[in-house]
Amino acid sequence: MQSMQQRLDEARRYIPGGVNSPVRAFTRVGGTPVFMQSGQGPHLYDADGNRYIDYVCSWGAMITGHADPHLVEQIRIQAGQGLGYGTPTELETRLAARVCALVPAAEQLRMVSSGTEAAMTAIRLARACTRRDTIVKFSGGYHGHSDSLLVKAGSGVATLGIPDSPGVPEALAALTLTLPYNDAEAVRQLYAAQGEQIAAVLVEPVAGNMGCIPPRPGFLECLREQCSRYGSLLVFDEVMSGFRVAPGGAGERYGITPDLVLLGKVLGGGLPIGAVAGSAKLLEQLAPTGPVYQAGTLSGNPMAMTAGLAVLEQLTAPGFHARLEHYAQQLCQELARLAATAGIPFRYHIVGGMFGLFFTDQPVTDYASACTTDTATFSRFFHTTLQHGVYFAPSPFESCFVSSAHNDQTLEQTLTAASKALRP
Ligand code: KE4
Repeated sequence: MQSMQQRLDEARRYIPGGVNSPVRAFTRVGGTPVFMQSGQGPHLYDADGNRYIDYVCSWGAMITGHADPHLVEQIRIQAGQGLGYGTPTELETRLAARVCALVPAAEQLRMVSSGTEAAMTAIRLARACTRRDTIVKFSGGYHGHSDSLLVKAGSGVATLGIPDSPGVPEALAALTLTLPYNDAEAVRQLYAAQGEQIAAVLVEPVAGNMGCIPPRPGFLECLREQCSRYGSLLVFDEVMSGFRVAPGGAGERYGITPDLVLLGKVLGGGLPIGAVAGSAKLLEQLAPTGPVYQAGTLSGNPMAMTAGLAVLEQLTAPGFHARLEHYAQQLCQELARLAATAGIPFRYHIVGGMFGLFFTDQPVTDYASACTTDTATFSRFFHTTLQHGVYFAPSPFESCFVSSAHNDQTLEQTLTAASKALRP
């Protein structure tokens, strides 16, 4: 039997870093990534048969747990009818109608195959509709890996963006301005100076890529007000928070309706998916009804549509999100008690079925404060709990996720593992 390191070495022969997405490489926590082989409910099983309680949930997608019987059965039936046709199907209409009934901003939507594609499409649509080129994002916000969004703040918050990856043209990066998350005053100042040039603001209404950080009261309201005043589009990136912090996402939870909303992950039940939703007026600017081109071979494929319908059926059940949040509350409150007893600075944030763990005694409200947390202690916590059968997100700058398959037994087992990690 191969060791995990041997599996990684073999993978590295054919795949850069041995992974098809960098966060899986354990770069932030060190050590050798675990090759998983199966999942059932709240558990993952690695290639050696070891069981883990999973709080990554395929980065939030598996909100009803792994191999959910209803979802698997629906996909099995669909697979027997073919995996993809490259034609319109009633499945796409049904899922689009379901999303439009749930998500406040959604009057129409276009399906794509990833969150990256959804963000790319939203930026092109916003630039076309406003005839402006500048976009705004927030430090620590992640919206996929398209060139315009792999950009970091220039010397000052209102100065031109600079590439955050080789291969991103400086001329393109310059069109993306970056502000501190949760800083309404910085938003107001930027808009006062350049509001008429801004096509769109992209924001994770619940930040999930700098740990889990909720919006400060008034922050989303400020974005809505400034975008309305200056004619920019407000784009909520709910690829992670969508269907997870409430059935209608953060838009429902905080009562703010953006102009466009990006969706993914949960929407596909673990299969490749993304979507951009908004008013019919905006969405009908997309080809073939409008001039803004966008396309995708596997967009709206029948397998992902079937999975999405099966998941939305379950997560709209009464009390579904309350149970996820209650589990997260019980878990994080106990983790905080263990950390306090051990004299370890610790804080947490919970929004619906997602949570973030921070080893610090300071408030964490944006990327800069998230960067001051004790990442070495996080790594020790991650590896100790991993050794005791619990799989938290392998980075202090990611969020953790609860599924409806997590239960009292997984809670107890998680806390037992954590008690071995949170010691003086
Ligand atoms: P994808 O292109 O990876 O499907 O979605 C990009 C994306 C867009 N918007 C938000 C808010 C996201 O969180 C993501 C992707 N999330 C990461 C986890 N931080 C996916 C994990 C990975 O990159 O492998």
